[in-house]
Amino acid sequence: MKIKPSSIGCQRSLRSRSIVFAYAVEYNGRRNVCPATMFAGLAFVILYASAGFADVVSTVDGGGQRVSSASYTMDGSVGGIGGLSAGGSVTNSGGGSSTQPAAAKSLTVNATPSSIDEGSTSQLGGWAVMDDDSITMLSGADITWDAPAYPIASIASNGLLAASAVYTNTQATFSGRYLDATGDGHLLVLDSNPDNYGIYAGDSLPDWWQVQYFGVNNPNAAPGTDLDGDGQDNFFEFTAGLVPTDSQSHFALRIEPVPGQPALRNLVFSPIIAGRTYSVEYRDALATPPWISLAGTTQTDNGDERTVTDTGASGLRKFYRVKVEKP
Ligand SMILES: [Ca+2]
Ligand SMILES: [Ca+2]
Ligand SMILES: [Ca+2]
Repeated sequence: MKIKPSSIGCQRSLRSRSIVFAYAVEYNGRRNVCPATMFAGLAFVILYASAGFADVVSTVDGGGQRVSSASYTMDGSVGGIGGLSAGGSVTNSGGGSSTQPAAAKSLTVNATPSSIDEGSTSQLGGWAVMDDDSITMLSGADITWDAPAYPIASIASNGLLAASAVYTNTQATFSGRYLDATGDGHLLVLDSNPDNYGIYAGDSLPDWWQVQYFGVNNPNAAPGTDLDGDGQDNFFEFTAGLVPTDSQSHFALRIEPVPGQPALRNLVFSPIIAGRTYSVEYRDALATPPWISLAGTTQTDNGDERTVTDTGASGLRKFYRVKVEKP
């Protein structure tokens, strides 16, 4: 018995995924159980004849997932307590004092808005508590801002902050100085586009998943790569809910006879993961399309393993595959 990986072609979309994986069995006619080491979602049984080969294509359909926004516009404005125009001069709002304090006891900085989409902007500003306990409202231009760090791409001299692309919702910290006081502030950068980060952008896999398993900017996270060598690439492993860095985590299908029931075959596959749908399809001849949804079956689950019983397996031969879909 030989197992031969099929050629695989995918139409990929981040908005939904369905994937059919194919492997072929060259069968000697004496057994009708595919090996437990079979890697992917397609197995073939030839019921009463020898034969074997395969070349089946995987497909991916469009669908749901998160919606990306191509661009965002955020009008910055000076926020916080005051209402100073950008570039405005320092104002002593303590009231009644005729002298300008020379030192600040504390600095509070903020961002307006405090939650922004990646790639958009927020206006920084703040206020200082002076030595005489008066409060001075500050525009973004009044404060000297530290060099930005991820996920902040830049902070202009007027305090306009621009966010980087992110792979997950990420809190940003910015720091400013006014006179001898310093202060830190925070804003949340939202992962509004799941497929726009670094070298992972535009490859149909969510960037958070790629970073989770491969860290940032790792070429091994590419959709067509099979780092763990289990015969299933990253795109399939994501779709099927598998671990792309663990060769023991792979989708498997086997075919078993039903004792005393020669017209039945059990199709046993795993793992079954929440949020996916699984459907068995068949052909009577491998090279003759179309694949047909297998009807008239019974189904039982045992842990993460599912058994679908084909009650019409009485023909000369029959080829099966399992379609895995992630909405
Ligand atoms: Ca993103
Ligand atoms: Ca990606
Ligand atoms: Ca794996």
